[in-house]
Amino acid sequence: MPLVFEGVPEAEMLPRAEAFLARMRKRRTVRDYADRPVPRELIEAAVRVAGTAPSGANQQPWTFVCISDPERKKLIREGAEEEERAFYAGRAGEEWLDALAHLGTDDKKPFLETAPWLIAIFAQRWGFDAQGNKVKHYYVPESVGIATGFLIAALHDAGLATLTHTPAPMNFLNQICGRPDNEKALILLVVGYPKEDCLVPAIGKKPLEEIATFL
Ligand code: IYR
Repeated sequence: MPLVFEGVPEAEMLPRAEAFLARMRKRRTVRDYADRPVPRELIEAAVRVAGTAPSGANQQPWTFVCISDPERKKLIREGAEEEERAFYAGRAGEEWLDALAHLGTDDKKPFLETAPWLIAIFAQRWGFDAQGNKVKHYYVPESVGIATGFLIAALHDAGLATLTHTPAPMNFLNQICGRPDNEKALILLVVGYPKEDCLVPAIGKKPLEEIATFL
């Protein structure tokens, strides 16, 4: 079918690109959340943005489990903290713990209960056809990573804070979220408003010269 390409007048292109950059520069990963609720409609709109992402063979190999139920959040906190205790007690290894030290993180994850929403992002390693036969999925981590980027940008643009949380391993999420074996949890996105007087690590982002070359 013919493409309907909604372009932008040339004079507006750079100002728009720069306005988007200015907005995205304000995003910070937040680890201390207020218990202020977030309407489900905001989460739905952001997940719909994620669902517009490109994916291998357009298979859209993702499932976003959006959790606001306090009981389920409690179970997730317990599961994550159990893994994190082992991680910080040595499973990570010294090199990894050294790399993380400047972030000030530890095995306590109260935000998993305080934040109004958790979005468990599952990758469908394979799918099923109408007859229930296995269908191979292509470029799954790339596709889910791109969709997650869209999701984080959409939530930020809507005025919400996020944390890309990755307790490892995350198998415990399958049971709590009721997901089948063909799905693997990749990221647990924490969503909400920052707690008043929330602190964040003093970090910077690399300048263009360090992240790009032009040939
Ligand atoms: N999953 C752990 C450790 C952790 C790992 C990385 I790489 C980070 O950038 C941040 C934390 C945790 O969430 O504490």
